[in-house]
Amino acid sequence: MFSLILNCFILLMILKSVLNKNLTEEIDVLVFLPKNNSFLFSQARVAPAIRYAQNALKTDFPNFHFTLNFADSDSVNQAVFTFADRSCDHKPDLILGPVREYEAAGVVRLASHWNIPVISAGALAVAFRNKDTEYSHLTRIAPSYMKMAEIFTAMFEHFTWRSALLLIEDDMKERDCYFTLEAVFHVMEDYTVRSLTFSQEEPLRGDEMLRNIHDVEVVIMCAGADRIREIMLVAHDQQLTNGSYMFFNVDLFNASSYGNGSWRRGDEYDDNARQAYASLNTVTLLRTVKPEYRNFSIEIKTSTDRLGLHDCSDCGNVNMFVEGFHDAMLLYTAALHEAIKNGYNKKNGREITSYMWNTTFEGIAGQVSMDTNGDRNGDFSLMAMTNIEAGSYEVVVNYFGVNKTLQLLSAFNSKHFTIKGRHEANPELPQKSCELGVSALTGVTVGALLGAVMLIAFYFFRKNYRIIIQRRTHCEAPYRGKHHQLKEDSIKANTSAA
Ligand SMILES: *[C@@H]1O[C@H](CO)[C@@H](O)[C@H](O)[C@H]1NC(C)=O
Ligand SMILES: *[C@@H]1O[C@H](CO)[C@@H](O)[C@H](O)[C@H]1NC(C)=O
Ligand SMILES: *[C@@H]1O[C@H](CO)[C@@H](O)[C@H](O)[C@H]1NC(C)=O
Ligand SMILES: *[C@@H]1O[C@H](CO)[C@@H](O)[C@H](O)[C@H]1NC(C)=O
Ligand SMILES: *[C@@H]1O[C@H](CO)[C@@H](O)[C@H](O)[C@H]1NC(C)=O
Ligand SMILES: *[C@@H]1O[C@H](CO)[C@@H](O)[C@H](O)[C@H]1NC(C)=O
Ligand SMILES: *[C@@H]1O[C@H](CO)[C@@H](O)[C@H](O)[C@H]1NC(C)=O
Ligand SMILES: CC(=O)N[C@H]1CO[C@H](CO)[C@@H](O)[C@@H]1O
Repeated sequence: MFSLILNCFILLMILKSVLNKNLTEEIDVLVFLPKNNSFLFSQARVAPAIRYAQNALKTDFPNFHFTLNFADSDSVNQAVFTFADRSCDHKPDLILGPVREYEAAGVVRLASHWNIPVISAGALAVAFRNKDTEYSHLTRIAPSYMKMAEIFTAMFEHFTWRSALLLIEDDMKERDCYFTLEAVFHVMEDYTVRSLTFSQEEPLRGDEMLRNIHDVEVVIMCAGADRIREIMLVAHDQQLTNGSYMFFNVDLFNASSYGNGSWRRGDEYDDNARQAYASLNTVTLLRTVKPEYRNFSIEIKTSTDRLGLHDCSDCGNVNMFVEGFHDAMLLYTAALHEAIKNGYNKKNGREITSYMWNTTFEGIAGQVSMDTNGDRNGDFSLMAMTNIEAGSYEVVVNYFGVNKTLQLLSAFNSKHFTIKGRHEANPELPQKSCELGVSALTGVTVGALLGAVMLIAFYFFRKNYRIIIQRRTHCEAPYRGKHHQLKEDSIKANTSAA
């Protein structure tokens, strides 16, 4: 009896070792990141995070052996060419990156064609949500610009704002600001949204800007820190910061350019800038901290410090790209494990990708939730100046992408978010006629007041209603046109990369 059990035990051990042996997977990872350290997602900054994840995964998945190959992605075509060259005799099993839209477009298309999963903490532009065809194997581990734009629709709904002007500084190279606010334009279809683009080099076109601000309620900006200050100073000078307008800027990546001291330059305008910034609110990523994160962030900081990369003043936090590529390794490994359990292998890119979508897992900084389209749900924070004398900022609102809810924090002051004196429609500006504004309201009110005289009321309402319909259809064309143009440009921009 005893020997039977012993035999069984030995047999089990042998079986287990055979199984283990055959489960060993060699995984070739090709990482596309720029060498140039002026990018927050350069190889030197991100590599330690990927290695950190690789080490951590050894405990739970001892059979997975990752080989990391770093490829340069400093120029647009180089990434695709490198990818093609390296794949001639042996295709990689996983691609991490590229971050920048133009390189990502080419690489992701080719990878999708070759059935190789791609995970990027970049490729944030609207065009990449198109997963049905060309970007089918792309999983976005950092919240895309579309996810960011949701905080604006949530706020517009909550505070009942109706119109916005987008001020976009376009550098015509990375075009980060263009892609950022393009997403806001897409998501805010139900509101009156107009955009004004200016290049980085040209001086501020103050008059044109003010003319466009005049009849909107909310100004949403994406530009360099100095340009933002310049705009706010002009707005302040014109008394637009008196509570009649809301100002927002979007800065997701560079923590040293917003918050406390962002208005200060040590020049004679500091005092005005501080007052102007009292009406400037910044949308940024929500930061969560958990114990494991501290170790991670210390380790990353040590290795970047060793390389002499001191990039921000409060480097306690690692940036979104570094964090994202770390989590990409966790997500891929869990998906590969799942795929193998279900009888697939590492070459089944399509299946592995599908295991990465519509899931939730514990990332290094907190819970990561992937939507059904393989894009991460994003959590964002809104910072506002809470002490005008000191000019200091606090987070006043959080937005959670998973349940699409706004969370008003204790520092939130509803007066700060109430627009004083709604603006009248200005008939001279053509875009204004798009709005379902005063006429509709009058129609309904008149109808209600003259309840007894139903016929007249009905007449009024119908008349107004008809006018609105006509106006809307009349102005639908140019609006759609602009929308279309933005979208086309984004796709064209991506096409030009391939
Ligand atoms: C790195 O990128 C910056 C910003 O794009 C650029 O000014 C600089 O010339 C680049 N450096 C190298 C070595 O290519
Ligand atoms: C704020 O300034 C604008 C522009 O000068 C003006 O139209 C508006 O009435 C002012 N609002 C308040 C509340 O003072
Ligand atoms: C971040 O912002 C600061 C302050 O505006 C600026 O000096 C720095 O160059 C920015 N860093 C990057 C990587 O954009
Ligand atoms: C962080 O690192 C320290 C020392 O390396 C270790 O003792 C501790 O358990 C780690 N904490 C976590 C949460 O991983
Ligand atoms: C996503 O996952 C949930 C449960 O995990 C499931 O009920 C749902 O059908 C999935 N959605 C899609 C589109 O696969
Ligand atoms: C900004 O200043 C306020 C008040 O001095 C302080 O409470 C807050 O922690 C500061 N924020 C940062 C990010 O330093
Ligand atoms: C939404 O999700 C966040 C984060 O998971 C949670 O803290 C919050 O309570 C949720 N809100 C609602 C209304 O469910
Ligand atoms: C059943 C099976 O796939 N067995 C393989 C286990 O791994 C060894 C070498 O690693 C192969 O020779 C076997 O064919």
